[in-house]
Amino acid sequence: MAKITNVWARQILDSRSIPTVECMLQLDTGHIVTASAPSGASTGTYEALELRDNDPKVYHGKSVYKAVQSVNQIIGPALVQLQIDPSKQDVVDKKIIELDGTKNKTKLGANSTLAVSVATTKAGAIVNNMSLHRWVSALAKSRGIDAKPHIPTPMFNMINGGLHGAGNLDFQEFFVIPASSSQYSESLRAGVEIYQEIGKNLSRRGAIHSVGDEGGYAPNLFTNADALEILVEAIRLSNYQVGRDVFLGLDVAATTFYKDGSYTIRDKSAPMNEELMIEYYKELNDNYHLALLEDPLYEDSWQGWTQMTSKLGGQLIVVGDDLLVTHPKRVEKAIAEKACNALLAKPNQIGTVTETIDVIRMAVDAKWKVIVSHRSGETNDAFIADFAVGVGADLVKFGAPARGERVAKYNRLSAIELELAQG
Ligand code: 2PG
Ligand code: MG
Repeated sequence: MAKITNVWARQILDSRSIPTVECMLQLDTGHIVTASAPSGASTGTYEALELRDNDPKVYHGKSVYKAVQSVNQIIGPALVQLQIDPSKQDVVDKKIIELDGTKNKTKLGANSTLAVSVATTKAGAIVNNMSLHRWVSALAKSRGIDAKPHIPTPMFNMINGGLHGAGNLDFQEFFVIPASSSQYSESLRAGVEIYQEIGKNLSRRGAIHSVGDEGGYAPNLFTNADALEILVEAIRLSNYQVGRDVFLGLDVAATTFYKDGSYTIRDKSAPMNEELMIEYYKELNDNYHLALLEDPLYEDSWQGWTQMTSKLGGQLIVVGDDLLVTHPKRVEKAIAEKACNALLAKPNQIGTVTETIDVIRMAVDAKWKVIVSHRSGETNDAFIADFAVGVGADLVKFGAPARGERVAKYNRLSAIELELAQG
């Protein structure tokens, strides 16, 4: 039995140049593992707290020295004192939750709790002599998820709007999603070919505007539907067929353009109420055969979500992100009210690996689709790729197939694909 002998943290930078927490965890075998917390921009109101120092003079208020102290002074010493084996993920996470003692990790910060929790999972894989995804799979099994090893279907975020873009598209993420029957290596190739074709297409139109937070293009376009047109064109020029080889999807992140009961987007001259917004999604679905819509409505509009899912849920995947915030209470309510039919699982919305697995279990039991997701602010930590495979996710979203912090995850899936092929 191995023991955790040292746990410490430091402040590092994420892909947006914003500080985040990196945790190191050492075992009595001498092994040291490292894990870091990602960070969102379009965060749901009910997410666990990301602890920041809020001193405007230091990193514009974004430094995380307090969260680093949570690890160095509270969580680390407690785990070392327990002399605990990192295989006991549930015991470690329970201890972290107990040390925090709040509903939303407001004392220690979910950025510190997650970094330690993930480091524990990585250490658990080492002491059990398993690759990380297999160890996650064993943990998931112990919590009631019996996943068969496969590579989830990637959702490539090709165009970045909303809070991740250049400010002229309301919808946040425009996905190209390869058919779920494709092998991952084929899906990746299609994603890359289409991504590059989109870039050429935008250059021809003089609409290119560098890339956004998740590596997708952030172009100058007039409407959100224009962005979907660009995707359709680029897919055709890459010799793939929409509706057969690849599908389209959107993370609308509607809370970001919702105000006082109305939704304002550049495609329409006047703000829309919920009914009109749902009508508009129907229209988009008729025109573009969308496979998936994430956060189509405001995060507290429960009735609207139920209406939306009853109207369109038979044809497409309705994903709750800001609606659910990977929280068991909100997922429970959404299952009861049939508010959506898929979970977006983001470990940092809840703050520990075990709690994330338990929420995924609820979605699996409800026969929902499960999507494991990165955040818009990422590091090169590819844990989320192993995690997605281990819990048997149907889909993953790691951004565009570009930029180091995004391709770290897609490349890790390639390595796992090879490993699985070797049996
Ligand atoms: C989302 C995410 C990730 P953020 O809305 O799904 O793509 O964005 O991390 O900014 O919340
Ligand atoms: Mg989202």
